[in-house]
Formats: sequence, C-alpha cells, structure tokens
Amino acid sequence: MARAGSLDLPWRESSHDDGGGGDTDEPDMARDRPRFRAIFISDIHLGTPGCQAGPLLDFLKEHDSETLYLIGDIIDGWQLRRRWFWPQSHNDVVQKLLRRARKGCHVVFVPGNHDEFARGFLNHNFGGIDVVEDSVHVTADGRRLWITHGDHFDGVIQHAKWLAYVGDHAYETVLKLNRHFNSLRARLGLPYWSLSAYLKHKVKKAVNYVSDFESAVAAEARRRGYDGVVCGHIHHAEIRTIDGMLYCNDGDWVESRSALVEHHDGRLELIFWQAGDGAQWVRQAQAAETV
Ligand SMILES: [Mn+2]
Repeated sequence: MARAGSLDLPWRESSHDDGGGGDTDEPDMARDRPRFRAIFISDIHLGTPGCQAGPLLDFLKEHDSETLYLIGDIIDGWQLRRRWFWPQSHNDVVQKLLRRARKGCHVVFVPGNHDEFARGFLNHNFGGIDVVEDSVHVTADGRRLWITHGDHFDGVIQHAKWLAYVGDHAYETVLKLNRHFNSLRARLGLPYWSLSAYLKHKVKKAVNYVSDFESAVAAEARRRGYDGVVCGHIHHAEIRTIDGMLYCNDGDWVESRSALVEHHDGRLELIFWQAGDGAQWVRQAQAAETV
C-alpha cells in the first residue's frame, strides 16, 4: 500500500482544526488555491450503517477543490424510509459540504436513485449547492465529461449484483456443500446436479453486468457527443477507455472509499482512502490508471 507522501502531489500541510464549529476547517477559496481542480464522489449512502462517514470527513479535510461533484446516492432515502438512522457523523458530512459551498467551492449535486427525492428540486440551489439532473465538466485540457449517476443504465439483472462479491472462500464452501448435496441426491436415486456450475454461471452474469453497464454508459456519452463520462452507482471505481470513450466511475463510500480527482493540468486519478497505521487514513492512488 502506498504511504502518504509517497506520491508526487503538492500536498497541503493541514493544521486545520475540525472541531465541527465555525468555518475554520474550510480553506477560503479566495485566499488559497485548492489542491485539485475538481473532485468527484458518489454513493455515500448517508442514513445507512454501512456509510463510512468518518473516513469521508477525514478525506474531505485533506482534499479541497475548485469544484466538487456529488454524483448521486449521497443520502439514502430508501433506507431512511424503512428505518431512521442518522448519527452525528452523517450530520457532520452534510454540514461540511454546505460549509465548502459557502467558502467558494462550486458544489454540484446530481441525484441518484437512492436520493431520487432530490430530483423534485432540479435546477434549484440549496445553501450554495446546485441540484441538477446531469452536468458537464470540462477538464483543464479541454475534455468534455458527462456527469450522471448512472442508474438509468441499470440492466434487468441488477439483483445478481451481490454475486460479484462472492469470493474464493465462498466458492470453496459451495464446492463442499455441493459434494454433500450430491451424495444425498445419489442416495435418493437422483442424477448429479452441479451447484457450483450453477453459481459460477451466476457470477459470470454478475461480472458481465458490470461490463454491460460500463459499455452502456460509455455508448450514451458518445451518442451525446461527449469525450467521456463520470458516473457512480455500481460501487466499482474505475478509469478506462471503452471504444475510445473515457469511462470514469468514482466508486463509493460504503466499501471502497474512493474518489476521482482532476489535477490542475487536467490529469484524472482515482484515490482510495485506506486505513493506514494506527488511526491514520492514507491515500492510495491508482497511478497506473491515471489518464
Ligand atoms: Mn445508485
């Protein structure tokens, strides 16, 4: 894992106090040049126990930008309707975003499917945050990127998504179960049936789902005449080129703790905010995927 400082980035020495009160922890855009030209984050899922609000607050403290895109599923209205879950740290995230907008950062919120309630307030500005259906970001080197959450490109097989997370260990367990299952079938005089082959087929479909999603989003970006697209939704951070179209997914703050950033020269990079030694959180940039 890369350690903080191991990357050649102009890293600000932060002595800001993040006590929660006042505006002291937010850099003043009029005074200090933000570290990044733009930051793109999505799928925070505030209002769910899975939301990693603490690491996100820490990330935001260490990363500022001229523009901040919130690309959907920021607040999980679906979960909140079922069960109210709103700890102080989730409040702190909202406060921090509002404070950032107040201090001169252009904050753009593109609602997703889990915060579709916000789609009722499109083209309004709340506390300095612009709420829009989708947006266009022009990079420093002139590339026009379409900003959309991505849920409109969900295929019918979205319910198989969990299978993408089935790991080797689970697979081993399945194989073991399969042996017991079939010895039982044999005793009952039934023919062999491969549970593992069935599940492997399902997993393959889940993997296909991710690539189908990516291709569909990239194809629509091309149809609309953009040079690329930045989306979220599938919680799978990635920068890659699909048939000549730049596809960026900024990941999520439930599992991967990832963000897409644009440097002042237009370079795009994924940053993973990983647990370091002790209580430290550190950057792990995907240098190989820098475009
Ligand atoms: Mn979504």
